[in-house]
Amino acid sequence: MTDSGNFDAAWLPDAAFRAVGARRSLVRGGPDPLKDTVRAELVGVCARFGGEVVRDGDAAELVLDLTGEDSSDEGYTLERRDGVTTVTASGGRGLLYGLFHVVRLGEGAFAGDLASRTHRPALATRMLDHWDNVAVHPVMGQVERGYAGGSLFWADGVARGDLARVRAYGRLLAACGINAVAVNNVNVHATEARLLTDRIGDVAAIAGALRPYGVRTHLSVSFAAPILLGGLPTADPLDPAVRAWWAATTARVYEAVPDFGGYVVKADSEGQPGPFAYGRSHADGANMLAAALEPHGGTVHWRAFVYDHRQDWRDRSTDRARAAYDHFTPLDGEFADNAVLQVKHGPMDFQVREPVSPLIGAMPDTRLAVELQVTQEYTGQQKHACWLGPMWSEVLRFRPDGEVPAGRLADGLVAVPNAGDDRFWTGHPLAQANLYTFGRLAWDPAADPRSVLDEWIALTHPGSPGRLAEGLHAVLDGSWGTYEKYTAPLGVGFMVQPGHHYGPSVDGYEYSPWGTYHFADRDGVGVDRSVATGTGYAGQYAEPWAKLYESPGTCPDELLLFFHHVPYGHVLHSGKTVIQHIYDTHFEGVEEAEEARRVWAGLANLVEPERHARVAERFEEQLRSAREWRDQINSYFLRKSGVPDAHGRTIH
Ligand code: BDP
Repeated sequence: MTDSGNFDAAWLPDAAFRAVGARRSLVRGGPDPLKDTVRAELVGVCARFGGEVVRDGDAAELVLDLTGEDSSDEGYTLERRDGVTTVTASGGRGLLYGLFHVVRLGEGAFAGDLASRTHRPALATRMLDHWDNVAVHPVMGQVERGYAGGSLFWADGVARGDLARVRAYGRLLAACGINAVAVNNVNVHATEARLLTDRIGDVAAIAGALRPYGVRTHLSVSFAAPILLGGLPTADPLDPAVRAWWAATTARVYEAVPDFGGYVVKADSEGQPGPFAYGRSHADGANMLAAALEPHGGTVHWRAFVYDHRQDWRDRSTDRARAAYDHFTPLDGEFADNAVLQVKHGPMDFQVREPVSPLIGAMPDTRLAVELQVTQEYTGQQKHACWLGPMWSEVLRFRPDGEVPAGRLADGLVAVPNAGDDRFWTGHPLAQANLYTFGRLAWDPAADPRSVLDEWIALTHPGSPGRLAEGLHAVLDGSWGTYEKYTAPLGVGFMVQPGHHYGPSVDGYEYSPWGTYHFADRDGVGVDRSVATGTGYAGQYAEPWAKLYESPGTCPDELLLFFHHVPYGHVLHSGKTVIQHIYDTHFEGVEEAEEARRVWAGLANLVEPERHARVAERFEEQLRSAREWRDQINSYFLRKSGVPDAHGRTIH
């Protein structure tokens, strides 16, 4: 489905608008830029499919009615009565989201009656943090952890001159409910730092391209900006000159971008500057920026990814998993109202399996956003098919206090996206499903990810036979589980090649200071994070989790090696020993990848050739890599443990 010149239409191919485009539509209400967007969408699709945008007073089958000017209200009411489908919204965003809802329903939006229902996002902030560098970074390239070509926003050290594609991106984001984008890397290098000051015009240009689709622009800033850009001798958050610099600089940002969303900050983390240098707390740091943003309605997203990456294993206090909770829980209640603490979903770093971060739910008096990684840094780098909807859904449904799901404790969901200037947006065309699923789960964290996948399939391949949908489900539904099977076992994580993080290296990080260990020896494997004998991390959870994770007898199998160091003969709840589980899952993972490749090959005549070929080629690499993982992990553990495979399979 390639409708738009040199890039793929993803989940908005023309054909997805057929039902809407064939109708007589009316757009009603006072002046509003997003209402104009809605109208322009309809005019475009009507020209294609024979419908018409009529004037008020004429009969219409679809009415989009903007009843107010409340730009903060993103909700809309949808109903169908007496042959007329109506979307009513009090703000422009709601009207736009309502239009996309009608598009998703297709012909279903114009048949029978639809009882009136109001739809509203569960989370106010549904945001993407692009790790895009303006200038190509010598190690990380243009997009840090990017697997889909160059940046959508930046090329040759400046904002792209032609922003048509950025606009198209905003449109895709609106269609899955995303309303905010940070346009530069959280690791803020020298060129990127200047976006805040003399390069703000570049940001304004991008903001202008995203604005028609209700997407607000944010910026990652360096905590040291007053020194780097302002010529001040310090960045101390309590220094009046520093505060005045931030206030004045922020006022100028708003002159250039009146609806600017705010700042994203990675401080005292992996070499980024922060308040610790001045003996100040992270609340002091965040609140200074919050104060600068407050008069303009902006928000600071302060990341909780704070740990010491130069600290080798010493004792329980150096367990990296503990770091975010240890740093931030003492600060609960100290953060300003427009400061949001942005917490990675797990305590480590976007592994294929981690427990949910105990920080979520532990700071009741702090606004919180949960951060996910859509870019597949640790999940196959968009060479492997790995649909992460089920993982995210598990995170969002987890009840940190035993009662309220994580998805309701947060007021924002943020992700590091997977899109770039690749013609399929995401390198692996099936990885588009991850971006779409993220947006829809941010809108409704309780949604069933499989139904979200159904939506994505239907929009992306409109009118295609059920066999294609079945095939896509077969290839994607279990793909996260497949990836988990052939990579690091039972929640232990990492075992990846250092630096780029692709492919296996069991001991790659075992003796490094980054804090990511598995402690495998001849007797056993896993990290003891119990309170009784380990790092005490399990005690950061509220009940029932603290108790459940504390003992290897009750800890869920999939997290066993995250929480416990056990002998290879330890029997899992599944009835298998740990060592046999490792062997079996690694053989199974490869078999499942082979099966997915076979299913995909069978869909050849149902998918656009270029898209089919791109996915097919990636399956070859996935299989090669899966076999490599299987062989390295299995032979490593065979040699460490000396325990043979119970089924006598050959282990290379
Ligand atoms: C890690 C990435 C690194 C990021 C860091 C972060 O490897 O490139 O800078 O997360 O979240 O996963 O800041």
